[in-house]
Amino acid sequence: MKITGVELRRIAMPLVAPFRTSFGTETARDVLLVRVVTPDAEGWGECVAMSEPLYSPEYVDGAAEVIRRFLLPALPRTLDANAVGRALEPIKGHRMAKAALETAVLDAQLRASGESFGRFLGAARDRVPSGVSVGIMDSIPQLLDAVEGYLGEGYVRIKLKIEPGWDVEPVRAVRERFGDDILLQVDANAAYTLVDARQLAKLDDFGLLLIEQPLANDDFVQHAKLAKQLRTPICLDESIESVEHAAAAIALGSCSIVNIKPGRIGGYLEARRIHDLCRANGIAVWCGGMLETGLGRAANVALAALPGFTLPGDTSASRRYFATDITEPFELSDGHLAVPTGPGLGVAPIPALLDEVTTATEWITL
Ligand code: OSB
Ligand code: MG
Repeated sequence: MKITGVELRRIAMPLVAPFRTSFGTETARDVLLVRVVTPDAEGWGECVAMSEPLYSPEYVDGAAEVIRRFLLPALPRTLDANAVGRALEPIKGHRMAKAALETAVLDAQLRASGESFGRFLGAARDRVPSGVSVGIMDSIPQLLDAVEGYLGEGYVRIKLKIEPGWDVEPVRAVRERFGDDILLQVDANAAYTLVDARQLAKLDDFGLLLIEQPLANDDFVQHAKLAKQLRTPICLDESIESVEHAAAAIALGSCSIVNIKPGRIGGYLEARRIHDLCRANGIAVWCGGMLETGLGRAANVALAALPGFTLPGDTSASRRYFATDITEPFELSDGHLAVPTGPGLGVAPIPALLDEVTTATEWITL
Protein backbone atom coordinates (compact mmCIF):
# COMPACT_ATOMS: atom_id res chain seq x y z
CA MET A 1 0.00 0.00 0.00
CA LYS A 2 1.29 3.44 -0.90
CA ILE A 3 0.33 6.39 1.29
CA THR A 4 -0.26 9.59 -0.68
CA GLY A 5 -0.68 11.88 2.28
CA VAL A 6 -1.99 12.30 5.79
CA GLU A 7 -4.46 14.77 7.25
CA LEU A 8 -4.20 15.78 10.90
CA ARG A 9 -7.55 17.12 12.05
CA ARG A 10 -8.30 18.61 15.45
CA ILE A 11 -11.87 18.49 16.68
CA ALA A 12 -13.55 19.80 19.85
CA MET A 13 -16.47 17.75 21.12
CA PRO A 14 -18.51 19.14 24.02
CA LEU A 15 -19.38 16.53 26.67
CA VAL A 16 -23.00 16.04 27.79
CA ALA A 17 -21.81 16.50 31.41
CA PRO A 18 -18.44 17.17 33.07
CA PHE A 19 -16.40 13.99 33.61
CA ARG A 20 -14.34 14.10 36.81
CA THR A 21 -11.56 11.67 37.68
CA SER A 22 -8.88 11.73 40.36
CA PHE A 23 -6.61 13.58 37.88
CA GLY A 24 -8.96 16.26 36.56
CA THR A 25 -12.32 17.35 35.14
CA GLU A 26 -13.13 17.25 31.42
CA THR A 27 -15.93 19.34 29.94
CA ALA A 28 -14.99 18.85 26.27
CA ARG A 29 -12.99 16.26 24.36
CA ASP A 30 -10.09 17.71 22.38
CA VAL A 31 -9.32 15.02 19.78
CA LEU A 32 -6.66 14.56 17.11
CA LEU A 33 -7.85 12.51 14.12
CA VAL A 34 -5.44 11.04 11.61
CA ARG A 35 -6.68 10.38 8.06
CA VAL A 36 -4.38 8.33 5.85
CA VAL A 37 -5.01 8.59 2.12
CA THR A 38 -3.98 5.86 -0.34
CA PRO A 39 -4.92 5.46 -4.02
CA ASP A 40 -7.48 2.73 -3.10
CA ALA A 41 -8.99 3.88 0.18
CA GLU A 42 -8.60 6.22 3.10
CA GLY A 43 -8.41 5.24 6.75
CA TRP A 44 -9.06 6.92 10.09
CA GLY A 45 -7.26 6.75 13.40
CA GLU A 46 -8.31 8.53 16.59
CA CYS A 47 -5.58 9.62 18.99
CA VAL A 48 -6.67 9.05 22.61
CA ALA A 49 -4.26 11.59 24.12
CA MET A 50 -5.99 14.23 26.24
CA SER A 51 -5.28 18.00 26.26
CA GLU A 52 -2.99 17.77 29.25
CA PRO A 53 -0.48 15.08 30.33
CA LEU A 54 -2.39 14.05 33.49
CA TYR A 55 -3.42 10.47 32.69
CA SER A 56 -0.12 9.67 30.95
CA PRO A 57 2.82 11.73 29.62
CA GLU A 58 1.17 12.21 26.21
CA TYR A 59 -1.03 15.18 25.28
CA VAL A 60 -2.75 16.24 22.05
CA ASP A 61 -0.35 18.98 20.88
CA GLY A 62 2.60 16.68 21.60
CA ALA A 63 1.02 13.81 19.67
CA ALA A 64 0.43 16.04 16.61
CA GLU A 65 4.03 17.28 16.81
CA VAL A 66 5.60 13.81 17.08
CA ILE A 67 3.46 12.50 14.21
CA ARG A 68 4.41 15.30 11.82
CA ARG A 69 8.03 15.63 12.89
CA PHE A 70 9.15 12.03 13.59
CA LEU A 71 6.55 9.34 12.85
CA LEU A 72 5.53 10.23 9.31
CA PRO A 73 9.14 10.69 8.11
CA ALA A 74 9.96 7.24 9.54
CA LEU A 75 7.26 5.42 7.54
CA PRO A 76 8.45 3.49 4.46
CA ARG A 77 6.96 4.60 1.12
CA THR A 78 4.93 1.42 0.74
CA LEU A 79 3.76 -0.59 3.71
CA ASP A 80 0.97 -2.52 5.41
CA ALA A 81 -0.25 -2.12 8.99
CA ASN A 82 2.14 -4.80 10.32
CA ALA A 83 5.09 -2.72 9.15
CA VAL A 84 4.05 0.46 10.98
CA GLY A 85 5.02 -0.65 14.50
CA ARG A 86 8.38 -1.93 13.29
CA ALA A 87 9.14 1.26 11.35
CA LEU A 88 8.29 3.42 14.37
CA GLU A 89 10.19 1.33 16.92
CA PRO A 90 13.33 3.55 16.99
CA ILE A 91 11.17 6.39 18.30
CA LYS A 92 10.67 5.83 22.00
CA GLY A 93 7.27 6.05 23.68
CA HIS A 94 4.49 8.16 22.15
CA ARG A 95 2.28 5.12 21.95
CA MET A 96 -0.94 7.11 21.62
CA ALA A 97 0.41 8.94 18.59
CA LYS A 98 1.73 5.67 17.11
CA ALA A 99 -1.60 3.94 17.72
CA ALA A 100 -3.52 6.65 15.86
CA LEU A 101 -1.22 6.36 12.84
CA GLU A 102 -1.19 2.55 12.78
CA THR A 103 -4.99 2.42 13.16
CA ALA A 104 -5.46 4.78 10.22
CA VAL A 105 -3.15 2.63 8.07
CA LEU A 106 -4.95 -0.55 9.16
CA ASP A 107 -8.34 1.03 8.44
CA ALA A 108 -7.25 2.05 4.93
CA GLN A 109 -5.86 -1.43 4.30
CA LEU A 110 -9.03 -3.18 5.50
CA ARG A 111 -11.36 -0.81 3.64
CA ALA A 112 -9.39 -1.58 0.48
CA SER A 113 -9.64 -5.35 1.02
CA GLY A 114 -13.26 -5.25 2.26
CA GLU A 115 -12.53 -6.85 5.64
CA SER A 116 -13.90 -5.54 8.96
CA PHE A 117 -11.77 -4.76 12.03
CA GLY A 118 -13.65 -7.45 13.97
CA ARG A 119 -12.95 -10.14 11.40
CA PHE A 120 -9.30 -9.09 11.06
CA LEU A 121 -8.70 -9.06 14.83
CA GLY A 122 -10.52 -12.35 15.45
CA ALA A 123 -13.85 -11.30 16.95
CA ALA A 124 -15.74 -14.24 18.41
CA ARG A 125 -19.16 -12.57 18.78
CA ASP A 126 -21.31 -10.00 17.02
CA ARG A 127 -22.13 -7.83 20.05
CA VAL A 128 -20.38 -6.86 23.29
CA PRO A 129 -21.78 -6.08 26.75
CA SER A 130 -21.54 -2.42 27.74
CA GLY A 131 -20.26 -1.03 30.98
CA VAL A 132 -20.15 2.64 31.93
CA SER A 133 -17.55 4.71 33.76
CA VAL A 134 -19.15 7.10 36.26
CA GLY A 135 -17.20 10.19 37.27
CA ILE A 136 -16.65 11.62 40.74
CA MET A 137 -19.69 13.71 41.76
CA ASP A 138 -20.29 16.58 44.15
CA SER A 139 -22.57 14.48 46.37
CA ILE A 140 -23.79 10.92 46.97
CA PRO A 141 -27.41 11.72 45.92
CA GLN A 142 -26.09 13.10 42.62
CA LEU A 143 -24.06 9.89 42.11
CA LEU A 144 -27.05 7.67 42.88
CA ASP A 145 -29.17 9.57 40.34
CA ALA A 146 -26.49 9.11 37.69
CA VAL A 147 -26.10 5.38 38.40
CA GLU A 148 -29.89 4.93 38.39
CA GLY A 149 -30.04 6.57 34.96
CA TYR A 150 -27.32 4.31 33.51
CA LEU A 151 -28.88 1.15 34.95
CA GLY A 152 -32.20 2.28 33.49
CA GLU A 153 -30.56 2.57 30.06
CA GLY A 154 -29.41 -1.04 30.38
CA TYR A 155 -25.70 -0.79 31.20
CA VAL A 156 -24.61 -4.18 32.55
CA ARG A 157 -21.68 -2.95 34.68
CA ILE A 158 -20.96 0.20 36.65
CA LYS A 159 -17.45 1.58 37.26
CA LEU A 160 -17.11 4.31 39.87
CA LYS A 161 -14.19 6.69 39.70
CA ILE A 162 -12.65 7.01 43.17
CA GLU A 163 -10.02 9.12 44.95
CA PRO A 164 -9.01 9.62 48.59
CA GLY A 165 -12.13 10.99 50.31
CA TRP A 166 -14.48 9.52 47.66
CA ASP A 167 -14.13 5.74 47.89
CA VAL A 168 -15.83 3.63 50.56
CA GLU A 169 -18.90 5.88 51.03
CA PRO A 170 -19.95 6.09 47.35
CA VAL A 171 -19.41 2.33 46.93
CA ARG A 172 -21.46 1.60 50.07
CA ALA A 173 -24.24 3.95 48.90
CA VAL A 174 -24.44 2.31 45.46
CA ARG A 175 -24.54 -1.19 47.00
CA GLU A 176 -27.21 -0.17 49.53
CA ARG A 177 -29.39 1.43 46.88
CA PHE A 178 -28.98 -1.01 43.94
CA GLY A 179 -28.12 -4.26 45.72
CA ASP A 180 -25.38 -6.86 45.60
CA ASP A 181 -26.24 -8.22 42.17
CA ILE A 182 -25.08 -5.32 39.97
CA LEU A 183 -21.59 -5.73 38.53
CA LEU A 184 -19.60 -2.98 40.25
CA GLN A 185 -15.94 -1.94 40.10
CA VAL A 186 -13.84 1.12 40.93
CA ASP A 187 -11.02 3.05 39.21
CA ALA A 188 -8.56 5.19 41.22
CA ASN A 189 -6.38 6.42 38.31
CA ALA A 190 -3.25 6.06 40.43
CA ALA A 191 -4.50 8.29 43.27
CA TYR A 192 -3.31 6.13 46.22
CA THR A 193 -0.05 4.85 47.70
CA LEU A 194 0.73 1.64 49.53
CA VAL A 195 0.25 3.54 52.80
CA ASP A 196 -3.49 3.56 51.94
CA ALA A 197 -3.71 -0.26 51.88
CA ARG A 198 -5.93 -0.42 55.00
CA GLN A 199 -8.37 2.11 53.54
CA LEU A 200 -8.49 0.22 50.22
CA ALA A 201 -9.04 -3.07 52.09
CA LYS A 202 -12.35 -1.63 53.37
CA LEU A 203 -13.59 -1.99 49.79
CA ASP A 204 -13.27 -5.80 50.20
CA ASP A 205 -16.68 -5.82 51.95
CA PHE A 206 -18.56 -4.79 48.81
CA GLY A 207 -17.98 -7.64 46.35
CA LEU A 208 -16.33 -5.50 43.70
CA LEU A 209 -15.25 -7.09 40.41
CA LEU A 210 -11.93 -5.26 40.66
CA ILE A 211 -10.07 -2.15 41.70
CA GLU A 212 -8.40 -0.46 38.73
CA GLN A 213 -4.99 1.22 38.97
CA PRO A 214 -4.93 2.07 42.68
CA LEU A 215 -1.21 3.04 42.72
CA ALA A 216 1.17 5.01 40.49
CA ASN A 217 1.77 4.09 36.85
CA ASP A 218 5.23 2.61 37.42
CA ASP A 219 4.56 0.82 40.74
CA PHE A 220 4.60 -2.82 39.56
CA VAL A 221 6.24 -4.06 42.76
CA GLN A 222 3.99 -2.07 45.08
CA HIS A 223 0.88 -3.25 43.22
CA ALA A 224 2.09 -6.82 43.84
CA LYS A 225 2.44 -6.03 47.55
CA LEU A 226 -0.99 -4.43 47.64
CA ALA A 227 -2.53 -7.46 45.88
CA LYS A 228 -1.48 -9.59 48.86
CA GLN A 229 -3.33 -7.25 51.25
CA LEU A 230 -6.64 -7.09 49.35
CA ARG A 231 -9.30 -9.64 48.47
CA THR A 232 -10.57 -7.37 45.67
CA PRO A 233 -8.71 -8.26 42.44
CA ILE A 234 -6.32 -5.60 41.15
CA CYS A 235 -6.67 -4.52 37.51
CA LEU A 236 -3.97 -2.41 35.85
CA ASP A 237 -4.68 0.33 33.31
CA GLU A 238 -2.02 3.12 33.22
CA SER A 239 0.80 0.69 34.16
CA ILE A 240 0.41 -1.52 31.07
CA GLU A 241 1.90 0.22 28.04
CA SER A 242 3.05 -2.88 26.13
CA VAL A 243 2.95 -6.66 26.03
CA GLU A 244 6.28 -6.62 27.93
CA HIS A 245 4.65 -4.64 30.74
CA ALA A 246 1.79 -7.14 30.81
CA ALA A 247 4.31 -10.01 31.04
CA ALA A 248 6.09 -8.25 33.93
CA ALA A 249 2.82 -7.58 35.77
CA ILE A 250 1.79 -11.23 35.42
CA ALA A 251 5.19 -12.54 36.55
CA LEU A 252 5.27 -10.22 39.58
CA GLY A 253 1.63 -10.80 40.56
CA SER A 254 0.90 -7.07 40.22
CA CYS A 255 -2.60 -7.71 38.86
CA SER A 256 -5.01 -10.49 37.99
CA ILE A 257 -6.96 -8.46 35.40
CA VAL A 258 -5.83 -6.08 32.64
CA ASN A 259 -7.70 -3.13 31.12
CA ILE A 260 -6.62 -3.12 27.47
CA LYS A 261 -6.83 0.34 25.93
CA PRO A 262 -5.51 0.12 22.38
CA GLY A 263 -4.63 3.81 22.29
CA ARG A 264 -2.48 3.60 25.40
CA ILE A 265 -0.44 0.58 24.30
CA GLY A 266 0.33 1.59 20.72
CA GLY A 267 -2.56 0.13 18.72
CA TYR A 268 -4.80 -2.82 17.96
CA LEU A 269 -2.01 -5.20 16.96
CA GLU A 270 -0.28 -4.79 20.34
CA ALA A 271 -3.73 -4.99 21.99
CA ARG A 272 -4.23 -8.39 20.39
CA ARG A 273 -0.78 -9.52 21.58
CA ILE A 274 -1.66 -8.53 25.17
CA HIS A 275 -5.02 -10.28 24.85
CA ASP A 276 -3.28 -13.47 23.69
CA LEU A 277 -0.68 -13.33 26.47
CA CYS A 278 -3.27 -12.72 29.18
CA ARG A 279 -5.55 -15.45 27.85
CA ALA A 280 -2.71 -17.97 27.92
CA ASN A 281 -1.96 -16.97 31.52
CA GLY A 282 -5.53 -17.03 32.83
CA ILE A 283 -5.64 -13.24 33.23
CA ALA A 284 -9.02 -11.71 32.39
CA VAL A 285 -9.05 -8.64 30.15
CA TRP A 286 -11.61 -6.00 29.27
CA CYS A 287 -11.60 -3.08 26.87
CA GLY A 288 -11.12 0.37 28.35
CA GLY A 289 -11.92 3.65 26.69
CA MET A 290 -10.76 7.27 26.49
CA LEU A 291 -14.03 9.04 25.65
CA GLU A 292 -13.65 8.08 21.99
CA THR A 293 -15.79 9.38 19.15
CA GLY A 294 -17.56 6.81 16.99
CA LEU A 295 -14.29 6.18 15.10
CA GLY A 296 -12.29 4.98 18.09
CA ARG A 297 -15.36 3.38 19.62
CA ALA A 298 -15.91 1.23 16.50
CA ALA A 299 -12.43 -0.27 16.75
CA ASN A 300 -12.74 -0.78 20.52
CA VAL A 301 -16.02 -2.64 20.12
CA ALA A 302 -14.42 -4.91 17.50
CA LEU A 303 -11.50 -5.64 19.85
CA ALA A 304 -13.83 -6.27 22.80
CA ALA A 305 -15.42 -9.10 20.79
CA LEU A 306 -12.24 -11.23 21.04
CA PRO A 307 -12.71 -14.37 23.17
CA GLY A 308 -10.43 -13.33 26.07
CA PHE A 309 -12.51 -10.21 26.81
CA THR A 310 -14.50 -11.92 29.52
CA LEU A 311 -15.50 -8.81 31.50
CA PRO A 312 -17.74 -5.97 30.21
CA GLY A 313 -15.69 -3.00 29.04
CA ASP A 314 -16.05 0.78 29.14
CA THR A 315 -17.57 0.49 25.67
CA SER A 316 -20.59 2.73 26.27
CA ALA A 317 -23.03 4.23 23.80
CA SER A 318 -22.02 7.46 22.03
CA ARG A 319 -24.60 9.47 24.00
CA ARG A 320 -22.84 8.62 27.29
CA TYR A 321 -20.43 11.41 26.30
CA PHE A 322 -21.70 13.22 23.18
CA ALA A 323 -25.08 14.69 22.24
CA THR A 324 -23.96 14.37 18.60
CA ASP A 325 -21.23 11.96 17.53
CA ILE A 326 -19.23 12.52 14.33
CA THR A 327 -20.26 9.09 13.00
CA GLU A 328 -23.62 7.37 13.19
CA PRO A 329 -23.97 6.92 16.95
CA PHE A 330 -23.34 3.67 18.81
CA GLU A 331 -26.54 2.74 20.64
CA LEU A 332 -27.29 0.29 23.43
CA SER A 333 -29.54 -2.61 22.64
CA ASP A 334 -30.31 -4.84 25.61
CA GLY A 335 -27.13 -3.57 27.31
CA HIS A 336 -24.93 -4.40 24.31
CA LEU A 337 -23.27 -2.66 21.35
CA ALA A 338 -23.22 -4.33 17.94
CA VAL A 339 -19.79 -5.03 16.42
CA PRO A 340 -19.60 -3.15 13.10
CA THR A 341 -19.47 -5.46 10.08
CA GLY A 342 -18.59 -3.08 7.22
CA PRO A 343 -15.07 -2.79 5.76
CA GLY A 344 -12.43 -1.36 8.10
CA LEU A 345 -13.92 0.45 11.10
CA GLY A 346 -17.35 0.01 9.52
CA VAL A 347 -18.27 3.62 10.30
CA ALA A 348 -17.11 6.92 8.81
CA PRO A 349 -17.39 10.54 9.87
CA ILE A 350 -20.45 12.34 8.56
CA PRO A 351 -18.84 15.29 6.69
CA ALA A 352 -21.20 18.02 7.92
CA LEU A 353 -20.97 16.85 11.55
CA LEU A 354 -17.21 16.53 11.33
CA ASP A 355 -16.82 20.03 9.87
CA GLU A 356 -18.98 21.50 12.62
CA VAL A 357 -16.55 20.37 15.35
CA THR A 358 -13.29 20.82 13.43
CA THR A 359 -10.95 23.45 14.84
CA ALA A 360 -7.91 22.88 12.58
CA THR A 361 -6.73 20.74 9.68
CA GLU A 362 -3.28 20.13 8.29
CA TRP A 363 -2.42 18.20 5.13
CA ILE A 364 0.95 16.49 4.87
CA THR A 365 1.98 15.10 1.47
CA LEU A 366 4.20 12.02 1.73
O1 OSB B 1 -8.93 5.43 33.57
O2 OSB B 1 -10.23 4.33 32.35
C1 OSB B 1 -9.72 5.41 32.67
C2 OSB B 1 -11.33 8.21 30.67
C3 OSB B 1 -10.24 9.00 30.40
C4 OSB B 1 -9.02 8.66 30.91
C5 OSB B 1 -8.88 7.51 31.67
C6 OSB B 1 -9.98 6.69 31.92
C7 OSB B 1 -11.23 7.07 31.44
C8 OSB B 1 -12.46 6.35 31.74
C9 OSB B 1 -13.61 6.47 30.78
O3 OSB B 1 -12.64 5.69 32.74
C10 OSB B 1 -13.63 5.37 29.80
C11 OSB B 1 -14.64 5.60 28.69
O4 OSB B 1 -15.84 5.52 28.97
O5 OSB B 1 -14.23 5.89 27.55
MG1 MG C 1 -8.67 3.46 34.22
